[in-house]
Amino acid sequence: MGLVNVVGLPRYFRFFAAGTRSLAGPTWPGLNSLGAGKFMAYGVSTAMDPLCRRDIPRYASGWPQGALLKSGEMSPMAPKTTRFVLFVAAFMAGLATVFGVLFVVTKPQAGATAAIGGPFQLVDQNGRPFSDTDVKGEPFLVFFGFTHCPDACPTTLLELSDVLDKLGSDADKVHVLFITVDPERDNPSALKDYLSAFNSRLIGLTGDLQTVAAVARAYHVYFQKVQLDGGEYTMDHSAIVYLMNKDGRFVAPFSLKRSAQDAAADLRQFL
Ligand SMILES: [Cu+2]
Repeated sequence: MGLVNVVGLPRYFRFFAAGTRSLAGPTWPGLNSLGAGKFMAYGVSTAMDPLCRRDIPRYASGWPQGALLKSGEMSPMAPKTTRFVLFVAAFMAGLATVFGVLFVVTKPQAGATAAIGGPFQLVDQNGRPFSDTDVKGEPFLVFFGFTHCPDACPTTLLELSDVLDKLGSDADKVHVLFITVDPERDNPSALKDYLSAFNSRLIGLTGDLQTVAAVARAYHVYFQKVQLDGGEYTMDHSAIVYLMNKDGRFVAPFSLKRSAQDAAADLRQFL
């Protein structure tokens, strides 16, 4: 009886595909630690929806196909199909358990945000040492990127420049740090050249690879060198702007998906 095989099996696959997609949850680059618990909880709950309420009942109501089986001989496909359902169900239950455990383990605790950021000692675009003590007592934004970036970095730096413009004289009381994840190419003078296209208050920071990597780690920033054809390379990196308060503690990702005016008003609250 080929009907169960032909009609039924693609349905499991559809269900299975939908389930895994939901489990993966929304992707936000670099968010593996930043509020990951929240997103995992979201991933699990959306995955459970199709599992518990929608797909299974819909599948069950499709069982009249089983009636066809009853009228004929036993299909050799039926036990196999059942085993497949059980296997998928067990697999989904396993995934849900794993994500549930991860959620408990990574659930943000009160004060856990302090784990983002910390002391650093880098060099600015003028070749002068620049450390966390230089931003002490004032809120600051931190963004990691690199000067050869084709899109995310220039866009973000333009938006941050607009925010600084909108801050007016208050721009003196905040710092916007652009920390390179490509210190191999981004020495102070490369940073200086690059930043000349943006608001002059932007502070470009670099250091040796080890130092930069340690700062990136402290901010839970992902970056990775990617080789291109012809010996060139580019950098993969997370593109979150971190809002840090005047105590140097992480507040939240700073959204640029709003007008520069609104973003500036938001930033003013932390002065
Ligand atoms: Cu970039």
